[in-house]
Amino acid sequence: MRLDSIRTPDDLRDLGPDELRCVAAEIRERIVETVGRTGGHLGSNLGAVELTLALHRVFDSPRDAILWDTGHQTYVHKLLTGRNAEFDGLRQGGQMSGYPSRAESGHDWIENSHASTVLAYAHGLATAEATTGGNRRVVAVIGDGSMTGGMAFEGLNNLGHSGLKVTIVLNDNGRSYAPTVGRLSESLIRIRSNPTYMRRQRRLEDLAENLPWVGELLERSISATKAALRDMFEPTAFFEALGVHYLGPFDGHDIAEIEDALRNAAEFDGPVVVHVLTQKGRGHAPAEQDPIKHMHDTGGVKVGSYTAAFTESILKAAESRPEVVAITAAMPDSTGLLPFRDRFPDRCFDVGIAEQHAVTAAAGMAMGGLRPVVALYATFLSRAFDQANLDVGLHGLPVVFCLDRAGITGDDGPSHHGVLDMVLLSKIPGMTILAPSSYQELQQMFEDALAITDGPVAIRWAKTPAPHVGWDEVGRGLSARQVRVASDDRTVCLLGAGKMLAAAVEAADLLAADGIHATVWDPRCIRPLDETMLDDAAAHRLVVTVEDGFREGGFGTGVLDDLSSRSPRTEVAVLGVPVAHHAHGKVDDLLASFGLDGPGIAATVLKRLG
Ligand SMILES: Cc1ncc(C[n+]2csc(CCOP(=O)(O)OP(=O)(O)O)c2C)c(N)n1
Repeated sequence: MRLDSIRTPDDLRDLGPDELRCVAAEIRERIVETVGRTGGHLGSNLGAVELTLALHRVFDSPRDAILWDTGHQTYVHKLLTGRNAEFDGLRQGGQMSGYPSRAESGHDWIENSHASTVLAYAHGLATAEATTGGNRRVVAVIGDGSMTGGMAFEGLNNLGHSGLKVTIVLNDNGRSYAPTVGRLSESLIRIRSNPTYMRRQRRLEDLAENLPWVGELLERSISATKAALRDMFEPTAFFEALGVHYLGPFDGHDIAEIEDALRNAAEFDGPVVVHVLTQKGRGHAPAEQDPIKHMHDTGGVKVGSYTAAFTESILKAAESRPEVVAITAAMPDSTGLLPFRDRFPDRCFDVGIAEQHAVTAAAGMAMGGLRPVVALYATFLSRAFDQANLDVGLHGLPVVFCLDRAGITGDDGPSHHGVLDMVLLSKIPGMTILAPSSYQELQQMFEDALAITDGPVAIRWAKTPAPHVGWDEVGRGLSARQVRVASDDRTVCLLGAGKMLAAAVEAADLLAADGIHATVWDPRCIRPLDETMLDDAAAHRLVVTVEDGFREGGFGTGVLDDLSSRSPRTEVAVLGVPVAHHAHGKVDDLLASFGLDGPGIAATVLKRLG
């Protein structure tokens, strides 16, 4: 049996166990080879091979809806739903997405990649089926990591309450990026580390089948044993208290066992959890062994990156300030917190994939006298906007938000671009927003952020390498820094926010070749804007602002708003990311396509000057 002969899930139905094993092996090879070239979420997909095969044999996709939480674990699903040939282009600009994509296939329902949403989608879809009299079966696959997010609990509560028929597959590999944390996952671990539970259950059942004469007696004792064992483990009680039936745990690498469980679950008239135990990185030694590097597309923390500057800064500050603590939402590795956690294990809190909780817990910590640093990817802050606005902002609490992967992020596509943080944060009264343009600027800003005690501060930086500069090229506090002074030419003033300063400087070089000598500022502080910078900008004929977030409602809009009254005759061009859901692609290609590189900025200037 060969993978390339499987064009639809139907082609899987008649395969025997040996053929399925061959297909599984071929899928693993295909994923390891491809992800080695393209990057991506290796471990999660290798762990889901048998589970995905079983799902596509038991359910009839796309008639039945198989919904994936987050969607980073759908490579196997893609390979089985007619996309083997396109898989070479995984995560390449203009080619296959690293997540489900409705444009790619009718088998893909949710274009997702912020976690913990799948049970809400399932509740909605099952409601629609029940309301319209449809008989589509709804299956929701969720990882133990994503189960830690609040929306997952809300979903369970609503599914249980509605009694709707939904099969929930809990794909439990014990890991999020890092090992999954939380009370529920602790009890899942106890099940996982108790193999006798599964074995004893199966042995007794085999015995009952082979020795019919013990009949009723043994059956009763099996039930009693099962009940006693089940009571020892909280997940059963947990799910069932919410009105969701629990089945498991099952070996997530035994296709026949999973298929049986799924068939039983599909018969059940109500919501049911099928708990399968899988191994992240299964079948590929480096991914099985290295907990972080080979698991997700974290990219690691590169020497000289903004993330590395953050790591260094928080370590340094924490040495002399015992009140400094850090909070991560399940990503201690890629946010650069691991060295801090190693040095100060009691001051680093992983709250699970729970950004909303992270932010409000930070508010509580700040109320109690701690100086919490919330380290998130910029895109995931959107989840916690309300908490940042009211729980932190309204209370004027000194929480420091450290936002990595701000701006256009590239390969992960629409849900991962950090294009909203400046727009959202600038609407929170009293929020200070800093954007470093170099490694040293980030270090300075972190120190300055801790000096602000009467309200929250956000520092936002990109994943791209950080320029290294001398300390004489670093600003202080909330001041902007003039990078290039065009003293006798007051034609053009360029303001490049954060990493976009480099593009503004490049544009100034290009313009100089045309005899236009531009003033260049590094604004440093996005909110509040520096008066000296604004006064200087106001003296120019044309001001061009450059940012790598949405062009409406962010840094440039703030400048435009101010200058419209400060200097009504000054023309302001706001350059930023167009407001749209932008697909995956290389960061520099995407920025260039928006005119956000040196040549693009220079071209705008020339056009505006006529
Ligand atoms: C709201 C949100 N925060 C953080 C992430 C980043 N993230 C992507 S996958 C992942 C781990 C998911 O773990 P799990 O659900 O157990 O799936 P597994 O990869 O282990 O199969 C995280 C934290 C995200 N996608 N969404």
